[in-house]
Amino acid sequence: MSKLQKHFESNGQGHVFTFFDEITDSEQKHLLKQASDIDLEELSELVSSLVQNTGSKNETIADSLEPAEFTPRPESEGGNPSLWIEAREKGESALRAGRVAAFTVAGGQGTRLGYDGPKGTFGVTPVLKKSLFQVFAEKILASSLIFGRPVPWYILTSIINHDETVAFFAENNFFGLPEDKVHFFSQGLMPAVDANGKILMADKGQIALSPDGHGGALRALVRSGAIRQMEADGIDTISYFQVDNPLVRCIDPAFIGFHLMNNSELSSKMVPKAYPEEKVGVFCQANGQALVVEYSDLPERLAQERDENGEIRFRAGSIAIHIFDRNFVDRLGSGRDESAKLPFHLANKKVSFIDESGTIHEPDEPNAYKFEMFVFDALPFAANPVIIETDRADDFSPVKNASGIDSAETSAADQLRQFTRWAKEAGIGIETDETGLPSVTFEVSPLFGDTPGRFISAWEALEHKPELTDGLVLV
Ligand code: UD2
Repeated sequence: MSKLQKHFESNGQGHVFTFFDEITDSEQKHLLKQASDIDLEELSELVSSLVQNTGSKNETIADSLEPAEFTPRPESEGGNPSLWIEAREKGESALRAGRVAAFTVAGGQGTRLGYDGPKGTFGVTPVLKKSLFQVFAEKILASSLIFGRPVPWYILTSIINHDETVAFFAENNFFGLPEDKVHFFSQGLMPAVDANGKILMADKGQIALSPDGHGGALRALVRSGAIRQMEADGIDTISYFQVDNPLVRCIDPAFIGFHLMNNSELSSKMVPKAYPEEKVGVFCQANGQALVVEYSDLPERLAQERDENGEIRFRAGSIAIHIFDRNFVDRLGSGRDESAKLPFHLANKKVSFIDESGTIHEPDEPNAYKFEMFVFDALPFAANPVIIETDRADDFSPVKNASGIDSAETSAADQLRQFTRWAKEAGIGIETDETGLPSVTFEVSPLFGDTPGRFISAWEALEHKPELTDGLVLV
């Protein structure tokens, strides 16, 4: 018995090697590699603190929670337009200095969408059905061209989708981005366990592993060497967004500016929650620290609470758009700061497994526990956190579900409403319904215009202005 096997045995996980003598050499190698990547001390700690001790946590946090403060939009009550102009200018000069990288987390399984492939390859625009990745690539390219410096793009994948993601970019010539400025790296994995904390086996030679959550991005940025590369390239500001949101301003000068003006280690965007049950985390404050409480962890009575104006009291919804300071990621991701570690969260899921008698089980009910880190749990460790308000219509319309709310259909409609607002600002006559949706379906490439101002200039510069008809694409 190898040292590793003994180690598993003494930690009550010896069953991982039940079929070791039956599997091929290469399967053995693979299993040993999977096993050696697991930190059994960490796992047993997680099992005792999370799996075997569910309960009163939410209410304990709830007692000390207050809504977080944020910087309102210039148009909102209390908004300060000149501050926003100052922030935008500051952000633009950081972009001209080449200090900013884009970072997308795209390692998730995308189960809810029911799409077989990396989520970033899913088609989302109203006319051309351009993929999420292409939309982001064009926004990043537009920014690089406007500010005269390439914006490198880091993409977090996972074992589930890494190769397919890289191949998709290669097939599409990196959507016009310089190939050496697009970097892919895979996130870490965690084993799934049963209610007794036993590691589940997906097969005789295979541990049931899954991605360690987007919080794993911080470790992965360090481990992959991305952080060192950013340092060498003079990048200190990382613009973070999720793969599912085609409306996101991948590179937003005002947001970058607020982050830099405040010497913030982690900045975030909020939108007022549309309704109490909306599935977004909420920015809160507890004991003088900012934090995000995930929607599933926010006690119902707080989610429903109203302030004296009748507004949702805990309304600062987190739409998963952040800016990280590079050194902050290094500090947290390297693990060298013992006092700043992202906690793991528990997810109770259905996981197929093989038992010790070799029988395969396909459970109908959640049978397994998975462990995930959330990137927003970095917030309490950040110096000078900044939260700014943004306009949902210009930053957030995710594609999460196959139909209904937050689906491809709602997101395409929101993109179309945005193009229509810009067209109207440029003086183009266009009929809409009361939600701002036009009767024609058209599309604007970020390379034509990625802001109202740039759309207007591009439109005015057109010698032959096309009719806004169904299927028009402005590139
Ligand atoms: C996330 C936020 C929620 C809100 C919402 C906005 C969490 C836990 N909640 O909800 O508060 O901001 O987004 O849309 O994040 N991912 C990885 N690796 C993983 C897991 C996820 O890269 O191991 C990526 C995934 O590809 C996606 C993003 O993280 O881009 C969000 O993941 P999700 O769909 O699980 O999060 P969701 O919609 O529950």
